[in-house]
Amino acid sequence: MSDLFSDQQTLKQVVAPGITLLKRYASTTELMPLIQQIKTQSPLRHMGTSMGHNMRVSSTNCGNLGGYSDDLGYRYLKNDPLTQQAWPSMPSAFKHLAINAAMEAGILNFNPDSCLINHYPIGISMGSHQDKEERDFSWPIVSVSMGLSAVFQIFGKTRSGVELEILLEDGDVLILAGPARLYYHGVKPVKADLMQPNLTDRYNMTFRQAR
Ligand code: MD6
Ligand code: FE
Repeated sequence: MSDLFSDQQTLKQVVAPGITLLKRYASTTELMPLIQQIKTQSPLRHMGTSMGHNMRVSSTNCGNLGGYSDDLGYRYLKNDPLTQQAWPSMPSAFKHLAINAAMEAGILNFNPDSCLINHYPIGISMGSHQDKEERDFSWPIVSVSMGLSAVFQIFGKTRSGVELEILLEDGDVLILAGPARLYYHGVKPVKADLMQPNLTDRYNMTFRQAR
């Protein structure tokens, strides 16, 4: 077993068709230094939206393609517009984690070319959205949560459908595939953890096969 995987027992839960949760799957003490390294090359920034707002989360990417949003909307770019350089390459440890998590959810041959990294300070949320700019929706999205917990909301086929809530804790990996791949989803405001007052942030990575 690679040291990227947590020593603790992981637990697989099929929450609903296409929604798989791997509890405590990732070793975030191994992942976080790699994220810090990526941030020094392509800094976190508040991307814009087609509505003319700025995102509440700040974001960066690694991989051949980066998810980028501004007044032109969300799309995948080879270069970081901020640095005008290629996005930092995807660490092989990240790629292996995403591929193995997809396999746990029954998906073979996943080959992510993009990893979007979102940063949530306490109080920050993400509104209901669909991820639909990738070319082939038969590939899953593999999501890794780090740091503070968050409540992930799944609304189904409409922006404000009946809501399913999933607690995402440090090291948890969520896979959205099949019938759930295009479900609307969001994240409730991240709360402080009274038992871990030094923890002030949540990070989330989403691995995609964009092209
Ligand atoms: C987050 N995640 O967990 C945001 N999208 O902070 C997402 O927007 C997401 O977790 C698609 C698939 C899985 C996800
Ligand atoms: Fe999403």
